[in-house]
Amino acid sequence: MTELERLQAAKIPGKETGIEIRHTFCSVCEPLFHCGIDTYIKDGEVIKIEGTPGYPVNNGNLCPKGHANRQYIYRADRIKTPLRRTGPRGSGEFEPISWEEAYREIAEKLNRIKEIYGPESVLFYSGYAKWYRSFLQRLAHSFGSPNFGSESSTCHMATVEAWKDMVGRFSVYDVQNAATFMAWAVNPYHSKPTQLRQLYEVKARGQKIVVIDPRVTPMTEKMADLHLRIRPGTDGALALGMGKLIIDNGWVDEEYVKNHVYGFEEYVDYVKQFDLKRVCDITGLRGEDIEKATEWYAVNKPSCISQSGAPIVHHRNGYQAFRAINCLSAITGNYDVLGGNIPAGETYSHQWANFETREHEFANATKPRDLPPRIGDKRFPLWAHFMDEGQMTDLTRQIQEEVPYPVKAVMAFGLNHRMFPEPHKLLEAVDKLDFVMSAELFMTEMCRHSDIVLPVCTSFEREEFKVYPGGFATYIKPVIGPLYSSRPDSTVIKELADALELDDPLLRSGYESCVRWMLSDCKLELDDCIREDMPIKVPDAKPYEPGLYTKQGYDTPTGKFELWSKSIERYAPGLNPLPAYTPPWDRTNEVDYPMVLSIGARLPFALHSRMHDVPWTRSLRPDPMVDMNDEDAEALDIREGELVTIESPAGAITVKANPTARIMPGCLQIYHGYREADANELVDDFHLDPYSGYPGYNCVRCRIRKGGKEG
Ligand SMILES: Nc1nc2c(c(=O)[nH]1)N[C@H]1C(S)=C(S)[C@@H](COP(=O)(O)OP(=O)(O)OC[C@H]3O[C@@H](n4cnc5c(=O)[nH]c(N)nc54)[C@H](O)[C@@H]3O)O[C@H]1N2
Ligand SMILES: Nc1nc2c(c(=O)[nH]1)N[C@H]1C(S)=C(S)[C@@H](COP(=O)(O)OP(=O)(O)OC[C@H]3O[C@@H](n4cnc5c(=O)[nH]c(N)nc54)[C@H](O)[C@@H]3O)O[C@H]1N2
Ligand SMILES: [Mo]
Repeated sequence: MTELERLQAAKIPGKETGIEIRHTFCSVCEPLFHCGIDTYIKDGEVIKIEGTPGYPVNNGNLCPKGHANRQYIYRADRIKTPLRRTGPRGSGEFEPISWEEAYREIAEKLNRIKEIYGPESVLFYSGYAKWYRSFLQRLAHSFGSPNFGSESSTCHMATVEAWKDMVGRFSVYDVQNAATFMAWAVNPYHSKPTQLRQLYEVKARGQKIVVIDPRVTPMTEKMADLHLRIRPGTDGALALGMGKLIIDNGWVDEEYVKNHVYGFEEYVDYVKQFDLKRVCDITGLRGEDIEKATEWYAVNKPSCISQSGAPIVHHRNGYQAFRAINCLSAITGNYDVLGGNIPAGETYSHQWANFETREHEFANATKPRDLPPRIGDKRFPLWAHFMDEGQMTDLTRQIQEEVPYPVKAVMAFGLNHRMFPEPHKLLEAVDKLDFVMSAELFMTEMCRHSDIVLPVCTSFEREEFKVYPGGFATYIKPVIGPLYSSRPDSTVIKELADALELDDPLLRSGYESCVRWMLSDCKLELDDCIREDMPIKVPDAKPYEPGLYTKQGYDTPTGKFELWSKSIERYAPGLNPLPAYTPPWDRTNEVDYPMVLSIGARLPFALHSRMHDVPWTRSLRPDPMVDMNDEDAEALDIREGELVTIESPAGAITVKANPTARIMPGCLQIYHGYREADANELVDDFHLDPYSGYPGYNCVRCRIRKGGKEG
């Protein structure tokens, strides 16, 4: 080997090797974790990836998903060219067409549908990616449709809704300054690894950490001073029981309650029924553990409670449970104080970074007046009142029933039907549509059911403006050219607006100029961002000063922290204004379906469906499996790796058994995202939470038996 060959084999950057390092970020996860990536490029190809040292969120570290980016962006099933369907829906028979042809056909189809059924019959949908959402929403509005919807119909937004309902603003937790941290249903070791450094720091300073989780996880093992191993879906009862203990022990912050809380008397009256014995019966917890956790939370202050966007609200009683948990921060005066739960505004692209942009205004500026209700508005009136987008868990029903009006076309940017309850029903509904477009990275099942498929780029191949907590902003540039003939979503949206000849000059002026418009009230110069390779500090950004919002009065009908919701009373009269507890399942099923299935927890090397077709990450858990309690397995004579069938009233799947002490007796856990045996088929319409429309993925009554045919 020559010296040069050695350098090249070791991928050493430099003139002689022709290897260059360029900066981008990983966009596999949610915006908060778009970790900085050093890409090693040779001859226009990414040959190696490392974390970027000094980058705000990850400072040089990457998780297994980040490290697998090279395999992700070069996946063999990347869509190479615009396609037109030639065979039946689902057959995968397509012919390549030019971008111009694709746009012409889309415009023709959409305009015809608009003429016959009205613009509201076209839905504009976005999957997990969030960076182009305000553009897509504006496209929908400029087209005349109220129907923008996204994966947020199942993620995070129910927590935003609940906070808005209670205090008028989404809120986060100030774990850095807390003395007690209630890690309520969270396992950052798998879902938020970039937050772990901070957790280790606060733990080292002696912070008390309570973890509330039915499973044994790295979080319960490594961080918890106390682990409340609760039965799934019973968190509301625990929170109400804690509320009663706080009142009985005189730990209420009287001053805060007097001045800033609405509905306290009704709350006191309601929680009387949640005495310790009853709460223990419902939750399966020990009284002394509940008492200890409550005392730490209410006395060892300030205390904060973590706010995951998934496990608590993924129950049909989840919205109310989430509200019941938030009540604790009101009655103990732990809201809007240093180290408590504090209000947070959205800055850009579903991310708060302590400065303001005009993104929201941008998305809504072309919204026509007097629009018909959005998909889901009638069925989920509380969601409709608080949220800026339709509730997509009602999409299947509306396509099938055409009530209150027909939906005839879907413009899908990354729609994965498998993330919704009973995915086959959504796919069947989609097959009934007059027109389906998919803009995607990969040839997914949904693409195969689309009429036109458009190839889009990964973050390695495009530009994007992005903000980070702490007041950072960056503008990434492509580190390689677009693969095949793919284009960025932002370009596709602009070009669709052109093809549809929409009266929206700003949207049609292109991505960068729209971002400039959104930043026009802010001291940040986009050119500074574009010039720099790394995130820069935004001059306007300043950390929130706890207490400010309370002084100003909350943005709720009463101006107070509402334990009794005036909004529920007014906008959703059939629902309970108090954070009432109801069981998470249909009790009549307990005999036939004795087990409780959770389909939800996160795998450290998977992100929903996205890493399942990437060889490195897939190899870490190749088969769909059900985690079950080892003693339950023994009682049923089920051994590791054996096939078992899990049945719910909605359907059945067969997977391999994985007996483990990490799962509670009576409980099962399956990771979602495996299409070979899709556990979401076991979740039916019954599981939708009437307050938010969120699916109850985490509590499905089922039974398990040995045997069955895989799938
Ligand atoms: N059982 C169960 N189901 C769940 C959950 C659960 O916990 N349990 N969690 C819910 C939650 S919290 C979430 S967030 C959702 C996630 O649901 P989805 O957002 O549907 O998740 P993905 O499977 O990643 O699908 C996103 C699609 O977008 C494509 N994509 C990725 N990047 C881009 C891009 O830049 N542009 C375009 N046009 N497409 C792109 C991907 O290839 C993929 O096909 O799932 C929900 N479903
Ligand atoms: N690696 C990886 N990271 C991710 C994702 C991913 O797919 N993969 N997805 C991202 C997304 S979209 C989201 S929304 C977040 C979610 O982030 P997290 O909320 O942290 O995710 P989960 O692992 O679903 O849930 C955390 C814990 O809640 C517990 N839990 C389940 N049901 C209940 C219950 O009824 N009560 C209580 N108290 N606990 C319960 C589970 O056992 C689990 O250990 O993660 C994000 N990060
Ligand atoms: Mo999510």
